[in-house]
Amino acid sequence: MKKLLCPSMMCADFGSLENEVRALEEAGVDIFHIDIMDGIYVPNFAMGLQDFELIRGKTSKLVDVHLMIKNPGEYIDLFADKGANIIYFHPETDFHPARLIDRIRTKGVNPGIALNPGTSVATVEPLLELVDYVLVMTVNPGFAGQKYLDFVNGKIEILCELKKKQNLQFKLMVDGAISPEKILELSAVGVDGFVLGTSALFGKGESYKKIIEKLRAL
Ligand code: S6P
Ligand code: MG
Repeated sequence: MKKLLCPSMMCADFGSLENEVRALEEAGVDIFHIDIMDGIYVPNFAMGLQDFELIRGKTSKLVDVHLMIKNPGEYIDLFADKGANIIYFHPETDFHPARLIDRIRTKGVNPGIALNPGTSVATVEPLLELVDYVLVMTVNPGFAGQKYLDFVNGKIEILCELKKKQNLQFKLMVDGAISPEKILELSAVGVDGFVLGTSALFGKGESYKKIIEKLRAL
């Protein structure tokens, strides 16, 4: 199956965001990944609403929003009305994650949950049949350029097995220090999509087109 390649736009050149979007689109990426942070749920800030709007306005590809914020439910309408295709939230940030998933779907957006390295599959198992995407964080959320956390591999394997056994329909995505080697390893296990930041795509001194071509061929 075709892997989903998703540039993490917080790693792009902000001085030239429009050109970055065009070059990535021409390179054939699948989903633009927009990290939204509030400085509370994670100790950092990333992209904002205006960055999201700019990117959304410049591409016809899918755009996802990865909410790393408190009270994500307060912002679903905002991002949905501005054209997000996929909204990820961290289930522990909402008292009623199943209800929030339903609200996201009702807005015509594909719901996704993002799992921190320390979040077990058991905690979220009932949600797996309700979502379209599961984003497994392979670093602690908040920053690009961190080290891949090997202990998350066990969770990825459990999710792949559950998906097969129960014929679950969600796409399994990984986010954090995803290098070409990890793409090779994890697609063999059954991971569907990869968020690409500094480890595989940005700041490599090679064109996005070349890099994406190579990643597709893995
Ligand atoms: C981290 C964020 C991610 C990063 C991405 C960066 O909180 O959710 O999407 O931007 O992981 O990739 P890399 O290869 O620099 O770790
Ligand atoms: Mg992210």
